[in-house]
Amino acid sequence: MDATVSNTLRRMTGGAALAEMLKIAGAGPMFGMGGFQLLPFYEACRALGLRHALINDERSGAFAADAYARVTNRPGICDGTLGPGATNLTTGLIEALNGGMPMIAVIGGAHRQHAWKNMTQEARQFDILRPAVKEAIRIEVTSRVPELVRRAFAVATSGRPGPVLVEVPEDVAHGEHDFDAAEFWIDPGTLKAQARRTRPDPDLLAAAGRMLAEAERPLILAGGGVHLSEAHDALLALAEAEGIPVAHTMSGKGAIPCTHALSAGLFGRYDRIANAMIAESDCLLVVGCKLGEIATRRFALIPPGKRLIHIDILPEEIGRTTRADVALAADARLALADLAAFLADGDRRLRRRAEWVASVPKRMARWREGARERLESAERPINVGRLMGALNRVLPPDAVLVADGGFAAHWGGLFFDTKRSGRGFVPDRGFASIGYGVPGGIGAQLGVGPQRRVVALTGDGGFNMSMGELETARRLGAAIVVCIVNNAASGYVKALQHAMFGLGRYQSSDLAEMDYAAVARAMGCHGIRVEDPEALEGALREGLANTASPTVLDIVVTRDPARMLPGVDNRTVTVQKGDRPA
Ligand SMILES: Cc1ncc(C[n+]2csc(CCOP(=O)(O)OP(=O)(O)O)c2C)c(N)n1
Ligand SMILES: [Mg+2]
Repeated sequence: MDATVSNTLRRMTGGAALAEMLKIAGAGPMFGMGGFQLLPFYEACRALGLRHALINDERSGAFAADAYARVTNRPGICDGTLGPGATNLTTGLIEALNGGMPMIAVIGGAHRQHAWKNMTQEARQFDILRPAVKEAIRIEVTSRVPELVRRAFAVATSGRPGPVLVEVPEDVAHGEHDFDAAEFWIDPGTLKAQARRTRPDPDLLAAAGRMLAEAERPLILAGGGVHLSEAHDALLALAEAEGIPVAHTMSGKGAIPCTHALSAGLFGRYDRIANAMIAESDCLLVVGCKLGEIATRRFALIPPGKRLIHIDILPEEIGRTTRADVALAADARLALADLAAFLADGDRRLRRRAEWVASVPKRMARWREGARERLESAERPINVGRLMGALNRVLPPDAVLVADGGFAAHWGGLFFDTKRSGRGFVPDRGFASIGYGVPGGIGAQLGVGPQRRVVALTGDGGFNMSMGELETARRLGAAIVVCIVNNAASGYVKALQHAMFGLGRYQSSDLAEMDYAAVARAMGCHGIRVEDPEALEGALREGLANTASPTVLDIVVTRDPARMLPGVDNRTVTVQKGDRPA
């Protein structure tokens, strides 16, 4: 008997078939806002008991799905109705595209009997969204829903993962078809990033192994690909066996615990000790990292001629910004494990590199001494560094810190310490949009479950952009703790205006003085205004202890644009043409 034909017919709408497929795929929570076209899908989600949450802006839905994907490596699911619902997804889709996050975004399409007759809410939405996704699929026939949903999962999770758009025209979503029951299946190898792994070319692996073995001062540069590949154990095993310190990008934080003796911290635009170590190193092993603008200080950090091995899942990314001596186009976990196996007994090299390795905690201690002024600052308004110090002390090791697109990601990237490996720090570095913090917090919270605490760090501007999602968080029981860095400004912009044009020359970068704790309370959440640095830790603990509702900590920080940049003082910054100080 043909296994794909069961002869059991199931008559249902295209929308119901879509929900059925998502159920079989074990899809996580979905985030969307309804409209007419996808109503049969919504009804089937209800009937099947799928977790679908109304979000207050589709952009937030895509952000929440992205953060869910970041902490689970499974596709985040979001949807939008025809027209504005669909186009509102754009920013979040590009975040997932640039960040390599698996995502499936379902949009309703116009009824094809009437399309292009000035249908209400009609636009060339497929054309608008096409460049924002890894693949765009339009389901033209109701009978093909199961097949094309399978395709969406396969594309979303394979290679470098990414978002897949699935457009379902109204007549396809509402139309009925007699499906064979056997058509409802999904391939388990498509449900998670790197469910199917690729090994590096053995000859190139040997070349990389020999190059690494020769190095006196090797250094690993880890990006977010380490999280996608769940390569943490393989990375730490190689680093420890061979004596190789590990620096990371913002997305790569947690590749190894920040508190580990081999952790050289953030590299790139801001760093603790890592940029100097890059300069001293005689061999860089880059893994799961695009070596983009921020990581390379506008492509100037890694000098030509530096020996470099680059592991990336996408061959065409290798050499894109920085020349590599050896290219390993492979899954990060397998490539690192193969390298460790090739090198095997590293004792001799460990002895040779003892001084290099021992220098890491010494350099870090020196950096900490210099940063203490900020991490423990007693100044009022509160120094953002002090907030980071408090987060380091108070957050449990399994907590997740979601960082918004403004200063939050830079301060967090530089100062926040993950205490274990894994994605404990979730910045939206794919597109660096502000407004990610709150919806990202919701997505991460639903991804890690209620036992683990999620803190969202956001600027006041970013919070203003998405504060409606506080209602979503409350409704969903996502008891996130939102830390608003309240500087009454589009601070990054104001700080740059200050550095580039001088004192007082600010345009459209001030925000009103606001009491966000009061806003939170009015929205049925817990709100705490924090003006005294001594009160920070207590307020954070209070927020973490509150699991009955979201908590907002309205943290009043400096209004002086000369003191806003993390890690640098604007007064000492010179801005050259074509460069950016921060
Ligand atoms: C959607 C979007 N618009 C503009 C920017 C440019 N931008 C980067 S940081 C920033 C300031 C954001 O202000 P706020 O959220 O209050 O953070 P702060 O820098 O003050 O900490 C802006 C406008 C952006 N990243 N995203
Ligand atoms: Mg601000």
